Amino acid sequence: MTAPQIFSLQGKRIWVAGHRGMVGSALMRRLDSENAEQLTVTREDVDLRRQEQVETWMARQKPQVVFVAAATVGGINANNSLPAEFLYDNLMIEANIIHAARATGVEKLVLLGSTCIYPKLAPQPIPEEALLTGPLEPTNEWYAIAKIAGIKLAQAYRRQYGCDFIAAQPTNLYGPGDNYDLQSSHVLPALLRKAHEAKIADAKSMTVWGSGQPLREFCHVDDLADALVFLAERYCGEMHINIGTGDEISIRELAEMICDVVGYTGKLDFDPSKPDGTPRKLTDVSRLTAMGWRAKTGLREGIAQTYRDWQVEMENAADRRRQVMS
Ligand code: GFB
Repeated sequence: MTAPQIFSLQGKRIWVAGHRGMVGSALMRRLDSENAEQLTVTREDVDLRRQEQVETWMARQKPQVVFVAAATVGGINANNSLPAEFLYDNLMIEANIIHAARATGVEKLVLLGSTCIYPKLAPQPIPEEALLTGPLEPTNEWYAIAKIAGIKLAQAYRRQYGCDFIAAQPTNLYGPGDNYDLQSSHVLPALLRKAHEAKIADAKSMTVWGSGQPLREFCHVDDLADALVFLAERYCGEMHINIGTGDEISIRELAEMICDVVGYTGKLDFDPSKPDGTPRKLTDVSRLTAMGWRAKTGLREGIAQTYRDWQVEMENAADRRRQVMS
């Protein structure tokens, strides 16, 4: 049974903060099918880390709905090596938007968290109640602390001021518009790129960081965007809500699946000098499924689609370079 609709996006002025990112652009695509007005602002026009700029822009634009998809994000290496940026940027972005949202009378705000907010050794699958029950995974504690603060801020504004602000906890995401930089990306785009380049170079092997043993859950970003719209319209409450598929896979199996999709038949070399991070991170999605939402995209199918999208993106970028040079 699907949870009843308690809020409508129809005809609303909706601001997707971070509309150029992987999550933000998926949300923009998803919102195209709603009869709503989409607001955006670029980083060049408003720096979301600056309170005055955010307050001035929001007071002028008066969004009725806000999705906070703006964040400084990255994979295990970026999280581990840029602790100040991950903590400062994310704290500022969340605090500025949430505070201005109350001041400007936003009717619904959806904040995005991340499953790294949960303790490193949380029970699996991880229920929402596991938040703040144990120590965090050290490679991403900075990002996690900022995201926990954001969730608590949304809860506090609901409790003290009656604002309808909710928080969603997506699991590891992938899809069109991902970051393919090998130093700062997440595992899935990194392995897609490595497998693609190894295939083209006819290399004997490709490198996979860590032991290959950690387990991860991967959700396609278009499924996430659909879940966010679903929650905006059908959920109102203090508890943050997990979004995932409920399925997990080891990094080794993921690498094998990616090689198969790409058509790379070489060997996998595991690099133990790179961190494994959290051993296991599977979300308990029973709250969301009880409301009537389920992910639609299978992992293999999603990887194949993402690989095609990335190849088109690379072709377009090459065309642009050729045009600039001619
Ligand atoms: O996706 P990922 O960078 O982040 O790494 P987390 C997941 C696992 O894949 C780790 C391994 O065990 C990595 O060691 N891995 C193997 C690789 N090869 C590679 C590679 O070439 N690149 C990368 N990046 N990993 C992030 C957090 O944790 O998850 C963030 O740091 C956020 O804060 C995000 O929560 C969703 O899953 O470990």
